[in-house]
Amino acid sequence: MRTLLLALTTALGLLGAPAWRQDDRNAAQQPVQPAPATARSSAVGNARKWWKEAVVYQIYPRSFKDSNGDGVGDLKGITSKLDYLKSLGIDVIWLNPVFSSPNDDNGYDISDYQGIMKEFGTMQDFDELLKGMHDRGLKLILDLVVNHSSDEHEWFKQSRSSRDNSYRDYYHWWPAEKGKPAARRSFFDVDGDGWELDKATNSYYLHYFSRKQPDLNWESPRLRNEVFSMMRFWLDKGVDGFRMDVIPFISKDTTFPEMPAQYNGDWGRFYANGPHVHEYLREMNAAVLSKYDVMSVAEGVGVTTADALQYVDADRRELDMLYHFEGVSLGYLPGSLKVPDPKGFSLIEFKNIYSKWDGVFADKGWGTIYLGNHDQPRMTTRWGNDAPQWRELSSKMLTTFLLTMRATPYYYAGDELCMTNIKFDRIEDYRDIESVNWYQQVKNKGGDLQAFLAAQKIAARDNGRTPFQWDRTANAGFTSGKPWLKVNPNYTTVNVAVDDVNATGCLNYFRKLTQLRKSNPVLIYGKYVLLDKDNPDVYAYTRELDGRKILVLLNFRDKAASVDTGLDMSKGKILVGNYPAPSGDAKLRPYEARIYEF
Ligand code: TEU
Ligand code: CA
Repeated sequence: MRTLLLALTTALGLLGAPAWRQDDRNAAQQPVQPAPATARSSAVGNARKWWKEAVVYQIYPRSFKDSNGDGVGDLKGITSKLDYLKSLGIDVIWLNPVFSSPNDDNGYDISDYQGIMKEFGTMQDFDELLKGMHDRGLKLILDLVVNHSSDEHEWFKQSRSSRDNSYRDYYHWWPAEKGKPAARRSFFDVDGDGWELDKATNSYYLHYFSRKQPDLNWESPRLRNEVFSMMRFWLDKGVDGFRMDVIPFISKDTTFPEMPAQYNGDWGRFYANGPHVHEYLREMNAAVLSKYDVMSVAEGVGVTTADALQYVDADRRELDMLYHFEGVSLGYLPGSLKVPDPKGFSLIEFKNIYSKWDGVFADKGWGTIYLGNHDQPRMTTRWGNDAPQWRELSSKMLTTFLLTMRATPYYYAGDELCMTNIKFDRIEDYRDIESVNWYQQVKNKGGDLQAFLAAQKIAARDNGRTPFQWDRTANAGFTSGKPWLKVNPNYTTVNVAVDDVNATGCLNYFRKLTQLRKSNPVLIYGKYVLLDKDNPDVYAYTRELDGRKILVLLNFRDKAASVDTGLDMSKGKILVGNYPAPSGDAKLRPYEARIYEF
């Protein structure tokens, strides 16, 4: 198996490394920033903000709840579950794109930024959803996807129609008579080529993602103003902010030079480093964000600890938060199409990454923490253990981590049920353009398709996109029709109906943890200190604020493990544990999580 995987990696290496893989290699060379000795809560840059105190819950609308039996989740479906959402103790809901789209990439290819996707409902449905959330004290953030649009957007239809169309400069065009431009990598294209020749005007257009996702040209002031007024349209409706899709990629050197050697084949890092990205973000902040009490969070692809503060230092007036890829990239073989390292991941490296990122925001900016989202496999499978005897314990242990770090947690719908990867055997079961096109790439290169499919069982995005599991009726109560993506067969036991009435289940554990965080500012603002850092099995840290001290112990292994906190453990009082009877034993049981007050 191991040789198979290694052979696959080597074969796939030829195709170029995906962006998110190499980020951590570069970032790993950055020095670890020391934590300051002073209490952080008093630092000016760390002023209290509602979005620092929030727990964000992410909903993939296509997979949450179908209201009309067409097999696709929709807005009315979400509205029908608002009381459930409120019961979780979360504060902010991030919805993946809900805008008009031909769905080449499930809504990340937008054809009308001010229209609602037909499958998801109408603008009236949207308004009702927003009102229902606000009535319950929940905030809503939308996905801003403005590095690219759909090729079916009116702007692109105009732009491609002739070289002198007034929308021509909304996209990046390269006249074919100049020859082929320097290589740009497409993450989703079957042949990996980010330039597509468009016959109508004999020109290439740029697409970092699929051919149906042409990159917008932010050099155009008119385009920027269109984006800003579109943002105002949603904010004026009352939405509470944006998650910004690949926002570090929006600025390009439009002379399109060869990729400079310094990037060493790392496309994500190169794309994130456009010459005007910070100018554009400051302009966006001045024109839009600063006028509203809203939050903004960048999908920080290609952003390292060295440049993170340039995006989120409040004094720079750009964005509030970003989420990095260093953590979620750990444990994949470098330069591979997300092939898991047969050795697993090193917990010591894991701890180093999250500690290093905590240090970045010691005095300025603010961090985020996540282990799952719509681009990731289920956290329980990837970072815990989805075997039946460990599924709940390991997943609750990870939830403990997410809810006790000094960063805003971004929690992915379904993780509160300890959902797991579906692990499809056949490519025909996948719907995601990434898996489907990578499979074709491997096939075209004569690569090892079985090894690719084996790797996808761990890493594929569709593992995190299977329908939400409401109850044990057909299709987990997600739809009365045929679901767009198969339901995980474990829904008969893993579902809300079962978990809601189980005091010691996953769901009520998550609820307990959101309450704990909310009622203990030390868990939000308190200083983070890593303990026993060379312990290969246990993640241990303290959080301290205004004389209060919390200790968190997390055993990442399926066997008992000991920890040396250097604290007098007899003084600690256990607040929460993921075992039915938390014990104060020196040894942690498999996947045990304990939170102590000192
Ligand atoms: O993801 C950006 C990105 O870099 C992705 O390639 C991501 O890293 C990949 O899914 C990991 O396998 C954003 C969105 O979150 C993603 O869903 C979209 O497909 C992509 O942008 C294009 O809009
Ligand atoms: Ca539907």
